[in-house]
Amino acid sequence: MKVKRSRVAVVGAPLVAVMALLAFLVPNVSAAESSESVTTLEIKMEGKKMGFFGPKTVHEGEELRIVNDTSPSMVGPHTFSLVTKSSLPKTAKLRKECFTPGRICMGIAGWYGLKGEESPKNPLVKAGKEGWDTMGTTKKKGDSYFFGKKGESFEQVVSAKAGTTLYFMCAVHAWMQGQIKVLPPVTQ
Ligand SMILES: [Cu+2]
Repeated sequence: MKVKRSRVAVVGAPLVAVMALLAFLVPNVSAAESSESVTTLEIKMEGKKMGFFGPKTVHEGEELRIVNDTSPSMVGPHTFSLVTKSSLPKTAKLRKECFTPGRICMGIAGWYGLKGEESPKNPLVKAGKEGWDTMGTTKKKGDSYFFGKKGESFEQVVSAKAGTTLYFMCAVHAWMQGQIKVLPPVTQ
């Protein structure tokens, strides 16, 4: 009898603790889920190819995160810069000469207020609405983030309207280019 009662007491106590823990955790779980909609693009090497890797779609209103998995001491810094489709340097010649006056890499440096290949003081260039929405040109600012450290990540909301395709490139490595299609917002 005595033994049984003490066992009940032992089993009972953790159960109360678990209930209390659940009551504490449950409201936070739903909050965490709603901010969980983050799409991540990685800057990394795959084999010998360095580039942006990740999904080809993102939802309007979702967070788009870019993570730099490469080492700046090995490959230099990167930018994730939204540029118009026609601004992407498509030929090897254009990519090679990208950092010359009138070309898009130099243009992106200009968005940062730079005249050459220095590092910007502020890594973020904001254009248009808050978040990722504006693709720039050699003359017009677009949204951009400069990655100067390994493991660095940056995220902000996708404020471009559904149906838009966002084109992007790295101003340091002109062959690093990509695109992501904006889908309608996720309804809950
Ligand atoms: Cu790069």
